[in-house]
Amino acid sequence: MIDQNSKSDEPHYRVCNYCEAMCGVMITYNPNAINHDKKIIVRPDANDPFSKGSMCPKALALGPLHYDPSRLRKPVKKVRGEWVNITWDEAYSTIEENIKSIRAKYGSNAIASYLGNPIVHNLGMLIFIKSFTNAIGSRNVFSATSMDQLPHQYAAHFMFGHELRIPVPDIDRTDYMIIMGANPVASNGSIMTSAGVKERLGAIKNRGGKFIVLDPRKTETAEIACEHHFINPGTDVFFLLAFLRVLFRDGHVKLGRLHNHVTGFDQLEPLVREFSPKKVAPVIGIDASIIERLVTEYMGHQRAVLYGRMGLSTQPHGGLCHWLLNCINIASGHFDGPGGLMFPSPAIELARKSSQKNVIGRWTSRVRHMAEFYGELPVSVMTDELVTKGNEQVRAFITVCGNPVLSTPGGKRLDEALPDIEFMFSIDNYINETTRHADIILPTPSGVENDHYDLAFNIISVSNNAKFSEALLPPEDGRPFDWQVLKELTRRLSQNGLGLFDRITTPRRIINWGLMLGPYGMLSHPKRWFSGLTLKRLIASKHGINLGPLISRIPGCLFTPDKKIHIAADVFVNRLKEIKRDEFRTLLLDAQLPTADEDFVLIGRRNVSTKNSWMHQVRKLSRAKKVRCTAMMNPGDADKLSIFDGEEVKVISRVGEIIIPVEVSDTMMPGVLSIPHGFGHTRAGTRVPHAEAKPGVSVNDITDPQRVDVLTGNAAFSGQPVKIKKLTSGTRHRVIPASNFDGRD
Ligand SMILES: Nc1nc2c(c(=O)[nH]1)N[C@H]1C(S)=C(S)[C@@H](COP(=O)(O)OP(=O)(O)OC[C@H]3O[C@@H](n4cnc5c(=O)[nH]c(N)nc54)[C@H](O)[C@@H]3O)O[C@H]1N2
Ligand SMILES: Nc1nc2c(c(=O)[nH]1)N[C@H]1C(S)=C(S)[C@@H](COP(=O)(O)OP(=O)(O)OC[C@H]3O[C@@H](n4cnc5c(=O)[nH]c(N)nc54)[C@H](O)[C@@H]3O)O[C@H]1N2
Ligand code: SF4
Ligand SMILES: [Mo]
Repeated sequence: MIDQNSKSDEPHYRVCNYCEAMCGVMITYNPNAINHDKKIIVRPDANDPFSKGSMCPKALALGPLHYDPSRLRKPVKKVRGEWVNITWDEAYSTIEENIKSIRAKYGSNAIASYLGNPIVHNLGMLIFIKSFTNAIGSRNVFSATSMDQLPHQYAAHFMFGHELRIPVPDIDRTDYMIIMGANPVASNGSIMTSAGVKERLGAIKNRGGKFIVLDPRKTETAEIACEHHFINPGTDVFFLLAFLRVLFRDGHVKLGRLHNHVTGFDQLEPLVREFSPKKVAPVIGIDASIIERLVTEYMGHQRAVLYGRMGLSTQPHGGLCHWLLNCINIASGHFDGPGGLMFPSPAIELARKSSQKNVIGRWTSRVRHMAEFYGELPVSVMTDELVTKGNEQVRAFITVCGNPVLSTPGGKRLDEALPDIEFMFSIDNYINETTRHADIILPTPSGVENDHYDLAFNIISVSNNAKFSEALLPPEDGRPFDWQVLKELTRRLSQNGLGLFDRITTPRRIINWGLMLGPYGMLSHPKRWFSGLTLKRLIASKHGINLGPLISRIPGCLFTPDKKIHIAADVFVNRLKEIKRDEFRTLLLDAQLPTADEDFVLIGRRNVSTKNSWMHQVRKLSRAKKVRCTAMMNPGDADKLSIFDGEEVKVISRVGEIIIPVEVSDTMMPGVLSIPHGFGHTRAGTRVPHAEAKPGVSVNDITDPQRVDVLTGNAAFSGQPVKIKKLTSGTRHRVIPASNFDGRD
């Protein structure tokens, strides 16, 4: 840690923890600089063995967010509508008193928690969050997982025996990659931790390979791809079924080494037989000949991989999609070998014991009876649990690192429900659109005040690495670390006090023991005694350590009781039978019916310079030209509706409506509308000032919480039907060329 009072010429090396990519950064700290912007200078670390000098603009926010005057430094309490600073002790005691009284009155299930995305990017939070939710003891635990990667985890659980045994594409060695429902050039890669992903994709082309994107929008990734095909939102499952069918039909199936390590494989072929490319083509919007060619090319490459992400997870068939995707890579010999879908070998494993039993469906939600998965209920039912009267109705609400008013489907309803909640507290650094409803907010240190080790993202990284980032600065005013806040709340709220784990552990201790006992650790083998990983040795490496490319891990890494990959778990087979029976027929009919001009299906998008609902206050980032909260629409559709570029329209869904400017773009598939999430910084009482310069609207005011993946309960944002209405009043009728949006701040 650098002494705050002296100018240090020694650069500080750490990892940027804002997204999954794990970019190494080099920080020059100038405490005496007058201008805050000059105090923390962030540059890419060319010597980081994983990121090799790549970095995106978001890392530049490390300094501005640390010095941001709107970031909370002290616990605050709402007193007659005004926020006042209070001591930590008063904050903890008020929380303890209220939560205990609600628990005594209504039971534990009346307390709901929402766990937001940055938890997985924060070491202390990630380690101690489970103890905290256990201490609350409620069935009502929700998180961003169930509007994100739940289908990956679901497939991993049933096929490989643990929710965290998730395979990732070996992007650095593949020669042929089909990317479905992901935009790594903007998102920097997801469930494919791959700093510098643009360069890695470029390298596929440079070595004579090819990568192809299937997406309803010609994205930033599609722009640099060898080929891009529009696909009708929500229909990927049929592409995958046809792909698998052709593999079987043309005798391409080659399990190779995996032959002895799979069960249920024979059941697959009859299940997919009826899905010929010809039959699915009108549904998915891709010609049968293209599907056939893609299969041929994919099979023509020894090192090939089929990869899918958010666009595939957040649709009504998310669970089936990720199951089929694994099945295709397995059936074609592109699994657990170089260039295919592989399991990383992290220095610290999070998947530890067999989880075949007792982790799914132990309880269901009170409303809509949705099943629990590894201790969590689907977030799509969260607001229902708050507003539906009855025994065990939620009376207390907790958010940790989240902004569900903007991020969850139908978020507006949550916004309207929260004023009626009896008690709410949040652990967050901002008064955001959700935490503004809290009674107490507990702030935690900024990014540069925290130690970091990427426990989560090393388990889905495209090569094996380890890096420990020490804090640059101590927390101001002796503010407790995130893990200390969670521990204190656990101690106060647990029925049995602090357990042994919580009493003796700290993030550093966990990482040290995890490293030492892990596969590269000092204690893993007598030969490693003098060279194996320990925390001290890892810190001494400064830039991190590369632990080599991905290696074959089957069967050793499987957690299924018989140590085999389960190809045909009932959950998938039964769901497939259901869609064969009902939905495919309906879809085939629908595909031939003309739709009204104003009917669209909705998809999302991400901006490279912002992260979900936050970072919009960082001027350096939100000034970026591409940060635009617009509804992207194909020029043909705009013509039909006589809509100009920049004209505001009403977008209407079953649950609500928003007014948003249209951005006419030939990158859009006809009939599809793309709106980013995380905007809508217009609610009174939030304190993220600069965000007001580009407030936008929240797409989740119109996303429908009833639309879920039937199998997993994951939110199904993609492909939701909406209607467009021109605003006829004239007064609202503003014409702003899309290219000028960024000029407004
Ligand atoms: N329509 C639509 N909705 C979506 C998505 C979509 O694609 N379309 N994507 C979904 C996905 S994938 C996700 S992950 C969610 C994300 O949505 P959420 O889980 O709600 O997370 P964020 O919007 O990132 O809000 C993060 C909050 O955490 C705070 N924070 C950040 N770092 C820290 C920290 O270190 N400590 C503390 N105490 N607080 C911190 C920030 O200030 C911010 O207030 O949104 C989902 N919503
Ligand atoms: N800059 C930036 N980076 C981020 C984030 C951010 O907010 N900003 N968020 C982070 C988070 S929390 C996550 S989870 C990851 C997500 O990482 P990605 O999955 O790579 O991110 P998205 O940009 O949501 O990509 C989803 C793509 O799916 C497409 N799509 C939508 N519906 C369908 C469909 O039905 N079928 C197909 N084939 N495609 C479809 C969309 O057009 C979009 O291009 O990104 C992370 N990185
Ligand atoms: S891609 Fe950007 S936000 Fe993600 S880790 Fe790298 S620098 Fe940080
Ligand atoms: Mo996410």
